[in-house]
Amino acid sequence: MALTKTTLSLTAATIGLVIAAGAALAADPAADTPGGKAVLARQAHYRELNAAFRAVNEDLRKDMPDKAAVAADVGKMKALTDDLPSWFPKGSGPEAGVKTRAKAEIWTDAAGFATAATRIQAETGKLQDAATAGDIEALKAQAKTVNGACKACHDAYRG
Ligand code: ASC
Repeated sequence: MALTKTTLSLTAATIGLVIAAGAALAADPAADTPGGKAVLARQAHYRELNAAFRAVNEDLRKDMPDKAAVAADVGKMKALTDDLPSWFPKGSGPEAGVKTRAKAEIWTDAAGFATAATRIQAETGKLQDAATAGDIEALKAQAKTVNGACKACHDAYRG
């Protein structure tokens, strides 16, 4: 192979990519395991859930909340909380090797965790009922109850 300028710069670029990929893996090799991937996916889901709930709460603080926007964001919350138990496959706890606040109790007290998750799903369902009814006062009250259900689970199962 003739060592043209182009070949040399392509080779340099390839070496650069390999080094970058290697550095990413070396930074956190556990992020490439099934447990590690599940932790990262879970954190992304929780960021979505947080963003939707924050949007709902901000809207509900307005003089004239946008009911359609609230209903859309509550719909996202409902879909996410329905999936929430699946975000915790075995192996995605402290043993995953990546930074996670998920406590081992999620799996050692699986029944308790399931109850907490079911509560969040039920309370989010009631939030959706209030959104469907377009009842702002009911939404405000139920948003506080949903917040309480989130907090109860965090207190018990998040470090
Ligand atoms: C939120 C959010 C949580 C809960 C938490 C409940 O909006 O992102 O994690 O409410 O604050 O204590």
